[in-house]
Amino acid sequence: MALYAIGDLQGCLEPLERLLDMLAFDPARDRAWFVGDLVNRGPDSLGCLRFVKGLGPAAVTVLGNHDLHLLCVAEGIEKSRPRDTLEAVLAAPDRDELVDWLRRRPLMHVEGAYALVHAGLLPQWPVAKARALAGEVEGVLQGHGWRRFLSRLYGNEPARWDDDLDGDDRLRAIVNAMTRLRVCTRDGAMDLAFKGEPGEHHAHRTAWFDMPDRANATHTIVCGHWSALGLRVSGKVLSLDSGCVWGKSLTAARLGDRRLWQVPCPGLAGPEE
Ligand SMILES: [Mn+2]
Repeated sequence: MALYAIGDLQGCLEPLERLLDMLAFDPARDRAWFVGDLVNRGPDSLGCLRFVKGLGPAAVTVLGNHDLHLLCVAEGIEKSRPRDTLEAVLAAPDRDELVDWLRRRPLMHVEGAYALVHAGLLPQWPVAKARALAGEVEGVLQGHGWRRFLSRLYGNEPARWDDDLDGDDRLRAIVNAMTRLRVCTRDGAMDLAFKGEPGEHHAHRTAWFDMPDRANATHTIVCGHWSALGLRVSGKVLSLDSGCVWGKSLTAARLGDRRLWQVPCPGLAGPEE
């Protein structure tokens, strides 16, 4: 049995198939963690959803910002954006089943010494606390109030976590950290406008995983989302978005020995977002 973590797919099914072939991945024996953003921008979001869903218990995938966007568009809460490639999902005969499956995915997954989350964690959250906070969001997304919650999901505020936050503000802060975070201000607030490379960010901005005294450094955090950062394997972070959908590569890391595999993704290119 091997456990692999795989970077952001964003609709790139064909590179995923090549990567799994390279691994000789067998869902009866092996497991795969996906960092989220299964859909959007790439050519086959529908294929990616059906494939990962079809892996059943062999796969764990956490929700990413594009996955949440798909839920919002499918429910008529948000309009499609010009560069969205979600039409085939929205028109599919199994659309409702796929949307229902997607909204029941976790926001964070913790297992042994590893934690899987799409974007990042705030420095003041120990892993057990972050997992409990993810559970608050999952409870709402999987309950009767999920459409109402999605309608109040968007926005960059509150940027600063406070244990006393409640209601939609509390849930939005948790979702923003776990699905959109790249950098924090020196005092730990989220700067969600920044999308560039670590070296180019403002002197007063720090990558979330480089924040001092990060309370979740007890675990190796497996994540994606930051394609401009690219593949980063350091002591306690495996950041796996190597820009598949932007014509770069799709990455798998075997947890345990951290062996890496990559497949090139030529033919897919566009401005990064
Ligand atoms: Mn993302």
